[in-house]
Amino acid sequence: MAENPGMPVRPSGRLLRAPEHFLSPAQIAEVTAGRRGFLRGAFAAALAGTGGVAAAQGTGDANILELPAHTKGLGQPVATHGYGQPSQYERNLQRRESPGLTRVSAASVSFAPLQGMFGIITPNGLHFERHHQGWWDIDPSKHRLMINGLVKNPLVFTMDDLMRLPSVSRMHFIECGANTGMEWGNVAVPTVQYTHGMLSCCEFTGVALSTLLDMAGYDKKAGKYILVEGADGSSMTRTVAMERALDDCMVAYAMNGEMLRPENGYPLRMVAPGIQGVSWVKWLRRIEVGDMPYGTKDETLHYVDLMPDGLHRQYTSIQECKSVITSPSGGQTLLDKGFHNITGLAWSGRGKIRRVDVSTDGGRNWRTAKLESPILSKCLTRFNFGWVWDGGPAILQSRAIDDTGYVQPKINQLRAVRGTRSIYHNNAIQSWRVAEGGEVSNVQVY
Ligand SMILES: Nc1nc2c(c(=O)[nH]1)N[C@H]1C(S)=C(S)[C@@H](COP(=O)(O)O)O[C@H]1N2
Ligand SMILES: [Mo]
Repeated sequence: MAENPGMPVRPSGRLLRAPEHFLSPAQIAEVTAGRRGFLRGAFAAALAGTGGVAAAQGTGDANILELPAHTKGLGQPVATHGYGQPSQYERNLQRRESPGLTRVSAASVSFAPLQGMFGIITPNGLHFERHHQGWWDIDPSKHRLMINGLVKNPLVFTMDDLMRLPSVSRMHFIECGANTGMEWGNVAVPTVQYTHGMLSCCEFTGVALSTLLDMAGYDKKAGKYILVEGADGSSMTRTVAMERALDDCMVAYAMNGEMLRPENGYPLRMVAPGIQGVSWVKWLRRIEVGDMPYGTKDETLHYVDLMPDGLHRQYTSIQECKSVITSPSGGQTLLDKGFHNITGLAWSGRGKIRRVDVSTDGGRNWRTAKLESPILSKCLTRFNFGWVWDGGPAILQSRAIDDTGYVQPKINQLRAVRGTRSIYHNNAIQSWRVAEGGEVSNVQVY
């Protein structure tokens, strides 16, 4: 069964360890310097009433009393570059690579800067990237999608053909199965960008896979699986159970209102809601209908979970319920005691988020956070939680519960079942330690 998490396969004998030192001190400094100076004095003080309030601080403030050039002069004409760019003051918000994560190539993963993002939608320029063999900007007029295998009418579509078909738009998260993988071993990863940044969420537009499979006349009896194949050199091929393919999978050409970006699979990618990122095959060129799981290299050598008994779990495709506090998070500093908005993201590959609890004392006490709308199935959900920091040490955690009733586990609960030698599918509760000086760092609480 394609989705059976308990199915053991033979151990490959290969053991990937988390590197001892994930980032050099210089790299950590680069990541944490120039971070948002969030909740600087005035706001926090106004809310918590600790010392001078905002109005009093305004007295004699040159930023108020002296009219700046932008108030007196003529601004710039419409942007000449035609495609808008962020403010120059937001230049630090970038996807970043993390040295040491993979040995495949220097630039095979870039992480989304979750600590500086708002709401639930990932801007296209900040969507994480994972390439097994680099990315391409493919000419859409030459790109084809073939549907073959156990079908009555094998079909080949051009992009123009696909874009004439009935289209659907839906919001979903995509998470690499290896997201948070470093935490199995240690807490060397300093920021939420690196612990959880192989995660993004977009509105995808494309054609429902069920539409295409119906057009091809797939074999309703024998056709139990599909194989999705990419056009890049990585031979990226993944099995998806027919049930799921017909349920909510789609072939997408657009994200967040514009055509896909080349690094995210332009002109066509698989969208497999709730399933780990590797099955969201980019530069999608072929879908084959078959009667059994294909057992490709990315389903036997990679993307299997090494268990304590030395066996591998295979086809653990679904991204289980998970959450993380994105601010305050590792590498940031609380600049003042008083009110702070704890905010983060929750998601589940099985449906909607029902509840998120937040603890500020390392899991002894939990209180329910406020979920922002919309709350959609297999989509990120934003939570907020008001907290008054007394200036002392604290440990911040979030714990998500999805609409199946599943509760996000603690790291030691996960390790008790899965051991410590896994890479994939770490959905444990994340802990951020706040030191007396306000510095926030990555810790594990058992
Ligand atoms: N053709 C192809 N599809 C691919 C990959 C790839 O290397 N080649 N990488 C996969 C992996 S492992 C992930 S996590 C997601 C990442 O999608 P993104 O780069 O759009 O974030 O794409 C998947 N689809
Ligand atoms: Mo991935």
